[in-house]
Amino acid sequence: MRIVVLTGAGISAESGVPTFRDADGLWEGHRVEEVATPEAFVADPALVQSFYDARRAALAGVEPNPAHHALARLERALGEDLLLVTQNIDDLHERGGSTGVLHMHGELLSALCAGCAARSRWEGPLAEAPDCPGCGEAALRPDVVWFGEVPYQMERIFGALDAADLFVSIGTSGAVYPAAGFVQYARRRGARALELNLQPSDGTLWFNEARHGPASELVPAWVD
Ligand code: BJW
Repeated sequence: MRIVVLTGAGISAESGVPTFRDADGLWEGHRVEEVATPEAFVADPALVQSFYDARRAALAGVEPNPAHHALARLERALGEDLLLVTQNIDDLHERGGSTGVLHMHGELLSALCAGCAARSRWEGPLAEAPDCPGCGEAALRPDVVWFGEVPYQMERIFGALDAADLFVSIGTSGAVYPAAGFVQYARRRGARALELNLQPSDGTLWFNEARHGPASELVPAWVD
């Protein structure tokens, strides 16, 4: 059984990481669509950096929850037959024990050089980072995918969806493409689709089955 699991902000909510589109979704009065764009970064780089610096700092105070741990158990059971794709930029899947996580929207603990595209691990405020270790330019930005940019490793994801028997979507609103379109893509290629989310997502009707409740309960119940 080949499985593709897609996770979103809802899987980390019970760890204390705010989601984007629930009641606590605003950051200092800004919607994510206002701070997660290349245009916002050009217009006000300090504002955008502080959004990511605050989230990077908050990572130290959160822990993976039973949903992250359950997906790590699933990886140990299925090996290469599981592809875990996350839209999240936190590292809670890795800290929960998953090793093959595909971060399609990038990672908080990585900096990207806008000049030469080199990546470097970065844990502190990005404004305090030295110049790019690759080219020496002071052009580091968060290594994340903003609106209008192309998410990472799309070929690998669509390849896995082509071969999948089951697609499982966990803790995502289905509001942001291309991830929101994975369920339709997988269904057209013959996979079954299961939604595990607190409430029906925007794409809930595309799923063969939807279970609604907290990820910390639904995911272990599904895996075990
Ligand atoms: C719980 C829970 C609990 C709570 N247990 N559940 C087609 C149609 C229309 C528009 C477009 C389209 N194609 C592209 C676009 C444009 C755009 C887009 O989608 N716009 C929409 C607003 C319509 N997309 C893009 O620009 C993307 N790029 C692109 O399409 O390039 C072209 C291309 C693609 C592919 C191949 C070739 C070319 C890029 C999108 C980048 C999104 N970036 C962000 C920021 C990343 C960095 C960061 O984190 O700051 O990604 S935006 C933000 O939204 C972040 C998230 O990953 C993403 C999704 O959010 P998510 O995870 O779903 O969170 P929420 O808050 O929305 O939902 C949480 C859910 O959890 C809720 O349902 C809760 O109920 C639930 N929940 N507690 C279980 N305890």
